[in-house]
Amino acid sequence: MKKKIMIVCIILYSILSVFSQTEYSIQVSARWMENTPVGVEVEYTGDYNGIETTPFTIGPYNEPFTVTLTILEDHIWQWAELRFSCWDPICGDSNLSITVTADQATPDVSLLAHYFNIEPTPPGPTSPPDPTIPPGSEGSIELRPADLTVNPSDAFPWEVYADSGARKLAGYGIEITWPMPQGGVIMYVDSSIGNSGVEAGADGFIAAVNANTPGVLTISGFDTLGVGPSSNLHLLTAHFIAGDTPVSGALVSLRVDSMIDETASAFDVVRGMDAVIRIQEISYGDVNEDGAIDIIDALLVAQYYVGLNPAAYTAPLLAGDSNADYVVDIIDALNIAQYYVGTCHCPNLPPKE
Ligand SMILES: [Ca+2]
Ligand SMILES: [Ca+2]
Repeated sequence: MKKKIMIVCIILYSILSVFSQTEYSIQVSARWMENTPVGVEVEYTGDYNGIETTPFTIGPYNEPFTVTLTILEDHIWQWAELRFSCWDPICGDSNLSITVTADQATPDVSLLAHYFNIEPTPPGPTSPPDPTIPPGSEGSIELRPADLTVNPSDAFPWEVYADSGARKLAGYGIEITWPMPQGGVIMYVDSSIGNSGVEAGADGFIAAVNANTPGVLTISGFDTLGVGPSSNLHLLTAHFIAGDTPVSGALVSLRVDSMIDETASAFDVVRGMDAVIRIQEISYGDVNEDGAIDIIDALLVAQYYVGLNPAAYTAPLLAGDSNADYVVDIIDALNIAQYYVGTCHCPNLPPKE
């Protein structure tokens, strides 16, 4: 009799546990205006760890769990015109990370990462921009090239051209801005060159430069006689240094505050053109780009070090920097050779398999 009761109890318990079993999961998706889905890379850590592209689901699992989700910033930059806004349901806080728990109260959590479009270039104070005027017309100022790819830590110039149309250009004020993401730098002004990183172009002139605020470069200039008229004035060259992290595309804005001719009359329409910067990935150690880090790479680095600049060194120069000190020298040649034959604790080289 006792045995029978026990068996019934076990059966009852099993049935109850099947029915009361709750599954816990967290669904993650991302949207921008108009509810268009976007695939953004999100890292989660805590009770479970991983990196996934939206939309994805963590779980279901049989036990309640907690994870911290973080938008990976590199991935945001893939869409130069999009910016992360907030995690729904706690919008109002633009923190890239959010910690959530799937438990008895909310076994199925839905999380939505909101994105917004970057505002168009604001109008200059003298006159509003006319959207019907095509880029590169009178009153426009632009960065050339409009789409620039550089290597990590590269020093690079960016030329600024103005179109004064049928008029002369005698004064201007412009502002170049770029994102300053948390924990990383896309680029900064190389203030060691010219006037705080800016030099007058072949046709241009500068008066004052303010590079004091990270992410902002403000430049003004005047010329009593004016230059032009020309649709292709090389106004100035700004010098930058790229950050050391690859960026698949970040928006650099050029805003025109004012453009005046030699009679101090403002141009009817002023317009600044945006540009995109990309910082490419580097395969450190593999300087001849044959897919392997070996003794040949070490030899090429040694040859570079003595000034031979071998043609087989086809990767960006910084690819030879094994120890992340931004210098390619004989230490890197030794490191790469040691990496090839055994172990080398070189921060820039991939883990040896
Ligand atoms: Ca190689
Ligand atoms: Ca080095």
